[in-house]
Amino acid sequence: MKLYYAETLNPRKACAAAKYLNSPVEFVRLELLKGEHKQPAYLARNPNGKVPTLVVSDDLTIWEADAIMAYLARFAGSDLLPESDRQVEVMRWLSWGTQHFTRYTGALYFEYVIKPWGGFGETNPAAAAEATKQLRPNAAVLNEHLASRKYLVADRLTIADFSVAITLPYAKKAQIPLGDYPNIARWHDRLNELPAWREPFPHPVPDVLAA
Ligand SMILES: N[C@@H](CCC(=O)N[C@@H](CS)C(=O)NCC(=O)O)C(=O)O
Repeated sequence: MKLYYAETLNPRKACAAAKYLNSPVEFVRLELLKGEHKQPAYLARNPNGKVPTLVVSDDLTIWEADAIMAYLARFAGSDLLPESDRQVEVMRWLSWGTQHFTRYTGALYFEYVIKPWGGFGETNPAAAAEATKQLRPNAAVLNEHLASRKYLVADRLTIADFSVAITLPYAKKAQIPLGDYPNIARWHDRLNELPAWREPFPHPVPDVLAA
């Protein structure tokens, strides 16, 4: 299997899962700023022209980081993707995370990390303020859920944790107000105990993209 990645947010999920699961993947690094993800051979695999992409075989290519994590967990027979109702709970958090949490923390990551990295213009303070405002009620929901739990689902680590927490390694740089949500911060501290979470990428990360 080949896992195409760059040292950015969504590939970070797939790389963390692959490293955690010790998946038999060959990591293939793409230079986004050189447009390597827009080349015809890559677009034939992932028509979105984005990373990550997991090429399993000639017949099976998976894009979308959450789906790649799910595939790798199934491949490993790991309860990182649990069975039965727990799996539905995982899906709930994957959906919630995308729509209600990373939507806003990701906007902050874009303003404070991706813009300087890519030379995509100055940080827009109004956009950052609006993202922070929209984030707060959702962060409160997550903070409350984690008040009495170690992890999001059934107190076991799952791909939902990797997915929902994906912006948090960048909290300081991206000015995500983690200090206002102590249960989220404690949960993320717990994830940080995992080497695969702290250092998911197989190659050194350029300072400008480092967590
Ligand atoms: N929904 C996709 C998003 C993938 C995505 O947006 N990847 C970014 C890097 S974090 C990318 O490839 N950006 C390059 C571009 O859009 O040109 C996923 O979860 O995998």
